[in-house]
Formats: sequence, structure tokens, C-alpha cells
Amino acid sequence: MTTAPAPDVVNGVEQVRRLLTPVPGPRSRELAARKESAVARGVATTLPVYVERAGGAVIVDVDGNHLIDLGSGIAVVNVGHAAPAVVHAVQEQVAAFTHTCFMVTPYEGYVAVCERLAELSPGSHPKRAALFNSGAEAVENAVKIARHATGRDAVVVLDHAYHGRTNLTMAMTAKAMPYKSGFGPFAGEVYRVPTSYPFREPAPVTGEEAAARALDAVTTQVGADRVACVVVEPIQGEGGFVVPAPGFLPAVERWCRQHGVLLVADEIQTGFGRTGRVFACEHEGVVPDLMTVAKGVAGGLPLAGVVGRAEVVDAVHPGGLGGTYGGNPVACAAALAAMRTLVEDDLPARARAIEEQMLPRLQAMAQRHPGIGDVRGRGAMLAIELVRPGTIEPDAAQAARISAACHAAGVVTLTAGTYGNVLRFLPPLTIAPRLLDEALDVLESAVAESVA
Ligand code: PLZ
Repeated sequence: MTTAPAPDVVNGVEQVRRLLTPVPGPRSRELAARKESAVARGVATTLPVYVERAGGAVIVDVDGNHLIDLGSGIAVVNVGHAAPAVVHAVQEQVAAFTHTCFMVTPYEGYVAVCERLAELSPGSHPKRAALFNSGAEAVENAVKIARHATGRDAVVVLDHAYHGRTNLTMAMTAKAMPYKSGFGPFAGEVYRVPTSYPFREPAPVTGEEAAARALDAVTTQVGADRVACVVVEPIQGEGGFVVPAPGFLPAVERWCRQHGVLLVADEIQTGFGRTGRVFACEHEGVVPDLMTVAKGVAGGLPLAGVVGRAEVVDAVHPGGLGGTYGGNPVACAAALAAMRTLVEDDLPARARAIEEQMLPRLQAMAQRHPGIGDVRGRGAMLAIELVRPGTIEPDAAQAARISAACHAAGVVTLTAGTYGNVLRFLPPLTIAPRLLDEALDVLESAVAESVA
């Protein structure tokens, strides 16, 4: 690690794994039963332990179990649960005022977050930003801006993409179950083209070739002059931590520039240090015209944003963008603290250290178990893809078994992937190396007992 050692206690939570009951325990089971009769069935839970407290990389449930969190609330608490700087900033802001609506009587925090997003995002050109509540809302607004700025309608997205659950973003998301099935009709003028998914190519395809394949589909099936924007996740998140072959993103960027098409990078899952750089686009020197952010931006408070070229964002007339809660002052205070922590504690370097610690162990597991077909990712966004040994046939049951074994042993893991066969790891970037090692020991046993 490049920075000070992680503390042993965060927010009153000891940074240890400790199980007092089976997982989930009796009090969690009671709450799960109450959920059944109160909460919509459509809202499912991955691991039904009910949380009482969280700090750093540890979640404490209502039965007193201490679990190591390798999910970060889906890549949100990059700074760790209840990071002291975030907690302090939120408490101060809550006591001052909680809401006025920025569109009615504005406040400094909103402006400061937009300034910070402009500084941290790729490219030194003049930028503008706008703030929203959720990732899906940010993606919707990026499309609104791109359409307004170009006067064009078509939106291009990729196979395996995930952009949200609202009507437009469902159309942009690839996977039918559980995100889209039964929820149509979907928004129009959204076109899906092949992506670069190295592990699933029948024969090796370079990034440039994969881009040519995608852009040929756009040219022949849509027409470049009708396209407002191409929206890409630099590493696909829900789609299975798919890292495109090198050269794919730069080739898409070049094509966009040639054809007056705006490149929108959806950095909602990849942003804020997660992949070892502040934003994942930086790994290949890609400078998007617009970028969407959410999740890690505010260390656990709901905030999202669009940041991009000033002339593009400012094409929209005054009053054309907004919402009652977008850029809520409490969320902005949290975001300023989280972004300060990101820079001051060099969290991208921590993400790179996590990769150095995890990758060799994941690769060693793959050597021993042919059921692990691929190990991939960047920084603290790593995954293993489970297959029937010797094939690329997805094996979601194996991924589910490993995940369940990790949960039972007190490690929070998530699955992902179009085929549900990817086990993904998103630890808080502040996790102590010894705690991460312990989580990897648990994973190793889970793999040994669950995988071919
Ligand atoms: N774009 C790249 O990863 C959210 C979704 C979990 P919201 N990913 C987690 C679920 O099952 O709903 C995400 C993302 C990318 C957009 C979004 C959407 O962000 O804040 O969930 O709306």
C-alpha cells in the first residue's frame, strides 16, 4: 500500500470477520419474513442479512455478525463504509440545511461538485456539469444533452451493456431478465451493436477489428449522420466486467470525432478510483465528450452527474435540465468529502495495490480449477467467469454456489454477467490487505468446494 495502514476500527466497527450465528441469522430471517409481506417482490436481495452498522470494509448485521464486504454496495463506497470525512461533512450539512432545490435557491456545494468533476474528468477543455439522483437519471440526461447538441436522434449502445432501469435506460440495457422482461414497450432510436468481449470471441479479434465490426453495423443499419451519441462503459459492469480488447475504445473515439457523433462514457461503475485511475477511460487516453458519474462520487449518498464539453452541455436552453432533488446539498457535501479523500489518500493507487494482491491468487485458482474460464478486470474491479471445463459454455450454477459459500462464511460477493456466470469483486478501496487476504482465503475454500 502506498498510504498509511488501514485503521483497525472504522465508525466503531472492528475490521474483522466474525460469525456469531449462521448467515443469515435469526433476526435477519425475521426481517426477511417481514419484507415478504411489505416490500414488492420485484425488489430482490442478494444476501438477506439485515445491516445494523457498517464501517470501512466490514458490515455488521442485526445478529452481530461481521462480514467482509467485497461488493461496496455495488461499487459505491470506494472510500469505505462510513468514511469519517464523509460522515462529518454530511452531519455538518444536515444541521445547516437539507434541501432548498438548486433550481429555486442555489447553494455553493452544487457548484463546487461541478467544478471538481470538471477537474477530475479526462481532458483539459472547458467543461460544464449537471447533477441528478441516480445513475439511470444521469444516463437519460446525457442522451437528452447529446440529442439537443447534435440535433440527431439515434443512440448507439453495445451488447452486454447496462445503463439502468428507467424506460430509456432499459432500452439501452442489453439483458432481458431481470431488467426488461415484461416492461416494454421501450424507447425508440436505440441501436445495439457488437462489443469487444475477448473471452467470448470464437477467434482472436483485436480492439480495432471489434470496433470496425461495431461501427460497420452503425454505418449500414443506422447511418452515421443520424447518430447523436455512442454510449460505452469503459469496462462493462453488470454485463460481467468485460474489458474490451486494447484499441477498441480509442477506435470508437476516432470514429465519433470523424462523424460528429458524441462519445458518452458511462463511468458510473468504473469511476472514482475503482479501476486504478480516477476514471477508466484514462487507461487508454480516451477523452469522452460527455461522461456519466454516480455511485462512488458521493461515498454512499445518492448523487449522479453528467460532465462534459462546455459547448455540448450548454447547447441546452436554460430550464431544460434539472429535477427537484438533483444535487441535493447533503449528497453534494458527501461528494466533496469523498472526492477529497480519493485524491488525498490516492485511492487509485490503492485500487492498483488491490489488483496486485488479488490477481495472482485468482489466477492461481483458475490454474487449479478449469471451471474458471477467465480472470479479468482492472484495479479493484476484478472478476472470474465460470464455465463448463474446457468450453466457454456459461455455468451460472457454479457462480451461484461459490457466492453462496462465501456468504455463508461471512464474505459479501456479487455475481454479474449476461449469463449470470461471473463472480465479481468490488472491495472498498480502503480495505486492509490482511482483511482482503482473509476474504481471498474464504473465496479459495468456496471455489475448492464448489467448482470443477
Ligand atoms: N450505468 C454502468 O453500473 C448501476 C445496478 C444494480 P443507478 N449498476 C448497478 C441494479 O440491479 O439495479 C449502473 C451502472 C452503469 C448505469 C447504472 C444505473 O445506475 O444508480 O442504479 O440508476
